Amino acid sequence: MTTGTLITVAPTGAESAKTEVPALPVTLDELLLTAKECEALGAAVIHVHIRDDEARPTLDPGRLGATVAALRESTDLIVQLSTGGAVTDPEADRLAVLDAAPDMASCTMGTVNFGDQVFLNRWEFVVELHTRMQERGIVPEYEIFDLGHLSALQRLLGKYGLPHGGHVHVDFVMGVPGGMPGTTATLVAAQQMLRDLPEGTTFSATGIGRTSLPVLLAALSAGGHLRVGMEDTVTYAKGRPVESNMQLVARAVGFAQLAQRPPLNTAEARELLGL
Ligand code: KMH
Ligand code: ZN
Repeated sequence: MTTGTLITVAPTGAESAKTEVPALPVTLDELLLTAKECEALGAAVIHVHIRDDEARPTLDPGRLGATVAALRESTDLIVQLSTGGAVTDPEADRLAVLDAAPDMASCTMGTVNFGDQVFLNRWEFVVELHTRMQERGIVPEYEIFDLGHLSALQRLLGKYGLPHGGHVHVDFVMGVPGGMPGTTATLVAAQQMLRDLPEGTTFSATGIGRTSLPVLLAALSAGGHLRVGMEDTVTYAKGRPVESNMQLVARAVGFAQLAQRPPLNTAEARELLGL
């Protein structure tokens, strides 16, 4: 059944440097302003990576806790912390992200080549993330960088049970060099594989870099949801840098409305995700 569109904003990520992308929100104030404006435009979920005083990616527990509290204070957005962090972050620090007690956290379903680097997600680590989230009442978003990650998710749920809230939501992260390509054909193949997951499983999709628009259009037409933001896309159109996360959210909202699948508000999003 086609519903409205869940729009997630991923405003910062761990890969772009502030010096190269000055519009990237890296301070708490910049993040809060972005969050409020994106919520007003139609985003319902914020996928959060934070930075230190030098704008480097960090998983500092104090900062993560303060960020969750400040986002809750200033917005009604569903706060999803990244447990992916940067490719250099140790597993223990990534697991400790859950101590900040977000509404949701990402859980990447396997290792993937990530450009010239490796984004390591060992099976035992994925199991630890999934089961800790179950115990603590945190809803996972399963990050799928490659089609085999969906088989891993099927295995995970079969062995360890459903996530907190009982609803399964995945995010196809497409177009990473080393992962699945950001094409309509691949999105359809990934969607077909959801048949092996619990009934009612929902998906969002995001396309990295120039795959952003094809993935957005394919996801909308396939009944999926959208993730957009400067974590994934820093070029709005050929030769035109993204000016702000709001610009990307506004474009996604416009396409969702054209598709007659308007943005879900935060209450509707909470219901969809089993929060
Ligand atoms: N920064 C990437 C290495 C996530 O947030 O869970 C991993 C990532 C996925 O962004
Ligand atoms: Zn992320």
